[in-house]
Amino acid sequence: MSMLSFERKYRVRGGTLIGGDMFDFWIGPFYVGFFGVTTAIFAILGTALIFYAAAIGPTWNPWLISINPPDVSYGLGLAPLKEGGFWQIITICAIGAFVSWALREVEISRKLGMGYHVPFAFGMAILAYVTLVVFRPVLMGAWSHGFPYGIFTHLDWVSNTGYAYVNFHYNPAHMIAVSFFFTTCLALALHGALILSAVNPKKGETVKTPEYEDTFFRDFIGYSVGTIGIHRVGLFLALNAGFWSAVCIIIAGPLYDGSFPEWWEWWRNMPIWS
Ligand code: UQ2
Repeated sequence: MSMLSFERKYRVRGGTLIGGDMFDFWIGPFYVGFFGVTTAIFAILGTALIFYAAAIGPTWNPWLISINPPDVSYGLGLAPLKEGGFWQIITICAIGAFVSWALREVEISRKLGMGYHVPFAFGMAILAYVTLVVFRPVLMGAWSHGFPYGIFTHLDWVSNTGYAYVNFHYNPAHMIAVSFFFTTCLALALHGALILSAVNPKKGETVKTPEYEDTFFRDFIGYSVGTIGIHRVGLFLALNAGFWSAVCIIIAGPLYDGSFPEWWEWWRNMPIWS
């Protein structure tokens, strides 16, 4: 089926969550919807504020521009614009744009009668971001714990936050998250390579069927997870990478403020070792 005739089939009315028919239209290839409008508003406003805050800052060097959260003395209150207020409004715009984008995915899924797997997956990335700039700062009692919006300054924040717990790599949830990130790479590399090996043959050779893909892995490791299975595994791995990232930064501070190397003493001190 050509793309254009398929588009005519799926460009149907309905499936909207808010706004009924009012925003139920397309601009060129793009579905708009109520959340397309709110995405645009939040994204344009947030970007404009980033440029404005940068303009009144000390540098136009893109590496060094930084829009910083308020000082700890402001606690969970609102700060003046130049004292972290820009960071607070930009954070609201970012969350507004990300959540709008996810809800636009939901509306498109509903229109097509599909599952909500895509918005759910994006939701995990949103959760990880909101955990850093809202949940953890709220649990710590000050917006100052959010990370600064700058290329090098956010790296400094990661380094400083890591050293505040002596060695962040000993954070058990961080270990789990990193392992999921690596395993996600392994799974996608295997999957991408396997698909290309089967369906992108040399000129004059035929495309191979999924049986070949299964057989490759049965020959290789005695097991094939299957063509749907690999996508379940991939989604599982990627969602867990985001989820455990959120867990690892929530436990660092709100639930535990010691050193992570020392946290493992309970293990080293278990009576069975002696
Ligand atoms: C597979 C299969 C695919 C795949 C891949 C596998 C035909 C096209 C990559 C192999 C994957 C396995 C054995 C699981 C890997 C698990 C982890 C945790 C990395 O069997 O079915 O479909 O793409």
